[in-house]
Amino acid sequence: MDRPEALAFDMYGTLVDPIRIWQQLEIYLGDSALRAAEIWRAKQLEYTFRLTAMQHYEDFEWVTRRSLDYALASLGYDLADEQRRTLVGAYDDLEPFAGVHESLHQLRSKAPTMAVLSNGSPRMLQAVARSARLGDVFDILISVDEVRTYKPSPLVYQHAAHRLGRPIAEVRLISSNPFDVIGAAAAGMQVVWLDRSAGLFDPLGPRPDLMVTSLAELAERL
Ligand code: 2OP
Repeated sequence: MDRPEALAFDMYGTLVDPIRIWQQLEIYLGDSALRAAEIWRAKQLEYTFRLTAMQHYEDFEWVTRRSLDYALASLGYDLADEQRRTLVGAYDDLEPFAGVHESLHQLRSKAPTMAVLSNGSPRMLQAVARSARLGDVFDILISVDEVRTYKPSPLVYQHAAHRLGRPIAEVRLISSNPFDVIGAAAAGMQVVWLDRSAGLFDPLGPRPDLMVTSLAELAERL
């Protein structure tokens, strides 16, 4: 390869943990908190896929609020608007996974360009990057909002390459979400699967050549 690839990191599930929000849910839901967090996340992604199939766009904050409404209703809870706002607001403070800071700084010394490429709205990405103290390692935060469609539409990955000023084959997506890895690879990006799910990958697409179980391992292997 003539020059090192630009690295584009998925945010939710890759750098910060959307399931650990169960700790905020526990205040209102007690023992149902973890189940609610899992339903919330699964519905959130389902709504992005469905909006994309419908060729309709609502931003990720809207999607996150509606999917929380579904998760609560499915478990028989009816929280006040203020409580729902507090829970959606917790998305701005999601905790980074262990070791993320150190590994991103190591990767920073090897990669010419470091980006975030995420479904999050621009406001959400700025907020979570600031609170997780990740802002300073990235050159750019790229939101799907710029093309008003969600992953894994190829438009998202093509747009990211355009924003990074690179042919798409010179950008590498790092994501823990198999649907994101498969979508980026299908669009022509290089990919890394960050396995945070004990080896469970979607058989919808080929397993990527490069799979790691931590960003520290990625920093060693790149
Ligand atoms: C992200 O785009 C897929 O939610 C994940 O950050």
